[in-house]
Amino acid sequence: MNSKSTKSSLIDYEKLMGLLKSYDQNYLLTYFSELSQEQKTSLLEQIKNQDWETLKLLIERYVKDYTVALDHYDISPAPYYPAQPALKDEAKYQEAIKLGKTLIAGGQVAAFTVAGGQGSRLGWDAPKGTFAATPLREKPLFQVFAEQLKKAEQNFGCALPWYIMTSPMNDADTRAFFKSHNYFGLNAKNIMFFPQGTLPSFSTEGKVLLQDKANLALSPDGHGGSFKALKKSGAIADMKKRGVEYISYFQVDNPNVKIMDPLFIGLHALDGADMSAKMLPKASAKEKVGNFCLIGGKLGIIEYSDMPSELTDAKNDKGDLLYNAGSIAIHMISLAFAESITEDPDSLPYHRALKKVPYLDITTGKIVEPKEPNAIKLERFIFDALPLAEQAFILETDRVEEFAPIKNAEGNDSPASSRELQTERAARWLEHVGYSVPRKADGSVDAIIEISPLTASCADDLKGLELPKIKPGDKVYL
Ligand code: UD2
Repeated sequence: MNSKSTKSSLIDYEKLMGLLKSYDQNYLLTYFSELSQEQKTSLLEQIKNQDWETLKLLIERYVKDYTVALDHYDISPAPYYPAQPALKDEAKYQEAIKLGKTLIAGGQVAAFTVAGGQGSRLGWDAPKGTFAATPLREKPLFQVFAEQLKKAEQNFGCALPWYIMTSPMNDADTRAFFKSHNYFGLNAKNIMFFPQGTLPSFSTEGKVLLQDKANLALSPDGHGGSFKALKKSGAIADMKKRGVEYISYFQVDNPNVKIMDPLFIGLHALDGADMSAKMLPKASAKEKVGNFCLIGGKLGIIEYSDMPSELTDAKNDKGDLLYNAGSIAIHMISLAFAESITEDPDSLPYHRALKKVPYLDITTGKIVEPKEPNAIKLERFIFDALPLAEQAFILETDRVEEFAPIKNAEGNDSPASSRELQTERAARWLEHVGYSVPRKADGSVDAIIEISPLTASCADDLKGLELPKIKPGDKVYL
């Protein structure tokens, strides 16, 4: 570090100290004099990068004084397209499938993975997309998606652009992972990585927390940060240049996602929808998925943690869950709509979560590892864009076909439950085309079966496949 940069960091220090004082956050520079020149520059940069006026508003609105006000009277169950069309809709579904295929082949659909989350529940330190997901070959999640896209490129004779949102914390590792695996056979020119934004964590009194003497405690700003990041990174401009009109959005944790689904894409286009979503009938009232509702007549999602029990547990006349439509976080988003959201940065609200965040205790200069939740994190959610859409719909899908998420280390939505669902789906595909699959007395598959996305993207792709008889306990990779 030369004397010029030392001088400029001193000027910055004076300026930023003044700024921080006006927001009552100047303690952030308490240990400044102890830092190396490099750390000083980095801390000043982190402080400079924050929009302090916005942070002040967020602290007032979400940190210090916060109540969730859900107007129950204005909430009702949301209608949806059933997985199997009613007689009157059969022709529409067929037309949608045809249109969806045309749009994919015409390069008008891009894949978009949100992979900026921290994967803390899974206890996996590396980017979640690098986690070994499949039952036999243990392919990482990113490979599963890459192979799906490769197969779709072969089937539709087109190039499919893939946008991957990372976070500043996992961006370099994600890029390195793809590079070291030679982009899993995809053309690197069609894959764009970009990091999402971050926000500091706050103490419950509204102070920005330090991670250590030289760094703010920052974390990703939620998948609702996608809109801003898509714009800022140039991804939206890149999509326009390529002629993309529709974005197929999915989370990094679900290996059974059907990224290029002609029916879903076609219905979205036929209906002129801005944003649409896939739903599953919930497995139980309290399943940890967002609840589709009409809120003031607009389609929206109320996250499981925000939905009061009297609504989650409510039953209809037949005794079924009234709010049975669960979100599996799969969306189609029209590019024009995504761009319109980026033009009004305040259009999406923030959600507040009380979390355990290690922080630097300013008085002692020591790092505290809290045993209880101590800090407020704020995140935006992608699905809060749904009520802003003029046209939006939900399409029902099948749990085994499209939802095998890996979220927790054990139990529900774990690597083990995902592997079981992947095997179950593979077995169903084989049975659909006439193969017999050994099953145990409880109906579960008595074998481990993995079908590569390069072999088949749906059951019909297996027609005509030559396969030896599968015996109980076999391990079969196709
Ligand atoms: C999400 C949905 C839930 C349901 C469920 C289905 C939310 C808030 N809830 O629950 O309603 O649909 O999925 O599986 O979305 N991510 C980022 N950046 C961030 C935060 C998250 O990219 O700042 C990504 C993350 O990498 C993952 C996805 O978003 O791919 C889901 O994040 P989550 O684990 O916070 O949401 P989850 O699983 O509780």
